[in-house]
Amino acid sequence: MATNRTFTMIKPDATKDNHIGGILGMIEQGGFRIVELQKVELTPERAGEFYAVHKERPFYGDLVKYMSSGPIVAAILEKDNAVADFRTLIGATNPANAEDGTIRKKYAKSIEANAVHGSDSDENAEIEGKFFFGK
Ligand code: RTP
Ligand code: MG
Repeated sequence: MATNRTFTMIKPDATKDNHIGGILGMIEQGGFRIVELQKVELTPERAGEFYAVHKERPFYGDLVKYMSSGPIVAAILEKDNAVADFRTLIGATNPANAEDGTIRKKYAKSIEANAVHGSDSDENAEIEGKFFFGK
């Protein structure tokens, strides 16, 4: 499997609760290399643009408000099979369904405040990485 990249964010609840180090530790322990890293606060406009694919979903307004409620940590990660392996490491969207040993099992509070984002395809990983790091 070729080495490739995915994109992640540590979401506002996890950042606020001092879990940046714990989550980055799980990411490195999971075999990912942190290629780019940035702590930043999204405006509602930027959060809305990032999650534009969910514009028609009932949770979109709440999601935009939540994702712009405090600082997030954005990162580009490298590993063989990065996108799929990272989705496995973070676990299910709803922490009630997340497997033991996953980041969301350990740190997520709810289906919305679920601690981390992970890209869902190679194409989106590239788009999302560029959204923050511009290259
Ligand atoms: P993400 O994109 O953040 O990695 O999460 P995901 O693929 O597991 O889930 P997705 O369906 O893409 O949803 C994006 C984010 O929206 C929030 N959400 N809230 N209230 C709800 O029912 C609901 N459903 C989703 C979560 O923060 C989810 O991660
Ligand atoms: Mg998603």
